[in-house]
Amino acid sequence: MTQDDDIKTLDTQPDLGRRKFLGTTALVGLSGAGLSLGLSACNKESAPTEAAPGAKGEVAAHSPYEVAPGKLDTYYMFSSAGHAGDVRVFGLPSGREFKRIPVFNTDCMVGWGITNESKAIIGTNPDGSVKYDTGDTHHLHPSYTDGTYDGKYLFVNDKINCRLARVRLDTMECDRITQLPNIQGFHGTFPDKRDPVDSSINHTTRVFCGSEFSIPLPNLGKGLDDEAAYRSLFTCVDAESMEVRWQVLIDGNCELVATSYDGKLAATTQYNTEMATKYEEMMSLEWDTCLFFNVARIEEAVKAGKVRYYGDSKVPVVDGTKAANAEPKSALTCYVPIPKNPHGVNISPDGKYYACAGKLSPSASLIAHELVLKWFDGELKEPREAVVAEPEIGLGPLHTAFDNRGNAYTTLFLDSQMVKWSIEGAIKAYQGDKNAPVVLDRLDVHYQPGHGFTSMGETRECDGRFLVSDNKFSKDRFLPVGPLHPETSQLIDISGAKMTLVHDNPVASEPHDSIIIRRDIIKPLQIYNLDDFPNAVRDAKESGVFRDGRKVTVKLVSQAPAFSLREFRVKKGDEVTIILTNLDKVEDLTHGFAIQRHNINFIVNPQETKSVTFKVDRPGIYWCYCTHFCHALHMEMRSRMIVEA
Ligand code: RUQ
Ligand code: CUA
Ligand code: CA
Repeated sequence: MTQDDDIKTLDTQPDLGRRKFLGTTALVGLSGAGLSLGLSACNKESAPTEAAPGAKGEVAAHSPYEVAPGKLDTYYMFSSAGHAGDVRVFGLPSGREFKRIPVFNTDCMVGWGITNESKAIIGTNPDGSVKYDTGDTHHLHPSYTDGTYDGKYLFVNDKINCRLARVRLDTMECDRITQLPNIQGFHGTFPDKRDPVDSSINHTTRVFCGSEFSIPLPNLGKGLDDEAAYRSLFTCVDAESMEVRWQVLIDGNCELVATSYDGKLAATTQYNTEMATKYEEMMSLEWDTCLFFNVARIEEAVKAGKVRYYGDSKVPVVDGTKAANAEPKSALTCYVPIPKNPHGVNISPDGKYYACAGKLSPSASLIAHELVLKWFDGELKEPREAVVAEPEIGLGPLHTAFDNRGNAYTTLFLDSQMVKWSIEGAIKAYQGDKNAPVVLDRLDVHYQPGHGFTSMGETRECDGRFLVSDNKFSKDRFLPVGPLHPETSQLIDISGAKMTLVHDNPVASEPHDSIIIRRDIIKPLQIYNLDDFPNAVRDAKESGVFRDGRKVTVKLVSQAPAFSLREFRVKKGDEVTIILTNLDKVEDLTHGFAIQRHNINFIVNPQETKSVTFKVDRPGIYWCYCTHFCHALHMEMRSRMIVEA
């Protein structure tokens, strides 16, 4: 199938053409003169059509990967943004960035961290200020049904303030944030793919979270220097309620997290089995581990009350330490030894193998899912027997991705390469077959890759078409922009025997992990449902100023190109809450609301309601205006806040 065929068959966009757009918004209240202004401002062109080279002045596509003007991408790519704290949405194969979803950061365009609704999700201090306004998103994974993405949620970690966030994929907005107790350095994250006991539940109900840094438990100021007693916990969060279900006390730490396709196991790599607090000591052992959690047994133990609690946390904690889990048939955890300071763990799309990348060992370790289950059944002597291959693949292996033809692609940080290797070949070589083909191809990437991920690669629908190498350094690849460089995201075609570099895209610092989803899976809303907002101002007639002592509520609506209140009066010392509903029903017709000298700025999308609360303590005139270009008369879209002495 060619790119074009694919786009045709996958294209689900409604045909909202220029003419229809004109008929709805741009014409409202406009003279002929304003009309062209409205159009050029909005620049809404016709829906994607077949791009015949040269026809109608359209630009011809030059390569099979090029997404011609007006055409749509085949895939969405969702990326964590690292310490920028947000989530980004791109299209592939173009690499075009569509949206930034604020999550743990403050976003003054959207009003994230400014509106009351977003503050309620982020959490506030007693004075109403947001609790945390920074975050570090590393790992994001969507919810699953039947072993593939269901387009419902995306879960993403915050390594700084130990929180798990959920993003709704229909609105592409964060709807929940949960604080994890008893841990620090929340890093790896992965939702389960089905229930380990109830086979009728074939979708995500749990999200697993690994903590990388060990701390005294509880961390209340005692035992600060008793480093040997520091511990890490593995956490399970309920995917629907977003409440923390349980935690497991472990030896060592957690790094990346993976889950099996049958829901039975969750896994985390461990680089600090030394349980050291200092850098050098974390590398003192030649072996670390990949740690497996038996989810059903853990939940039985929680039910049976074999739990403890730390500090004032109400989350039950079971004992997953080595000493308490020596007997396989009752063990909650299985520690599989693998070489020095491993990093990523990724499961192959056939559900059979976990690939752990060596980092300080030039190898990847393949662990068979069946054999880990056998260890839990008491049928293996040693956990290490679950390792079925350990190919030497290059220096600094970090993360592994897969195609649907039995090949693995591992990023080599130190070698600055992507290496393609055969799973079957590696297993045969491990069994002694000297002629088994293991490494099949190498591709230089620019430079020093962190994550690599393939199209639909972490699902049963893995399609083996594209691989992206998210590289940590761009050096000379782009026009220089000062000391802070962008990173390089490189698109690689993996459909043939050899990997082919398609293009480089600069990405603002600093994506870690991403996933590539077929676009037919995602069904975004175009306008909100007014009924989803209990505080909606449903009619312009409901607008007004409502006083309750010093608390004043100002209700208004936006309908292009006006706010329902041209002015409103409040008094010095009031606590003002503004509730704004955007009654426009037209796709893409967003308004903004900003107030001069009051640090207020947010948007309302079609049929959405948002509110802000602030103090007014300076008498005077303060203009409120629409910040989001909505109409030819956007500049005139204003209201006046009159603050009386
Ligand atoms: S881990 S590359 Cu969170 Cu590798 Cu970033
Ligand atoms: Cu409303 Cu600009
Ligand atoms: Ca180590």
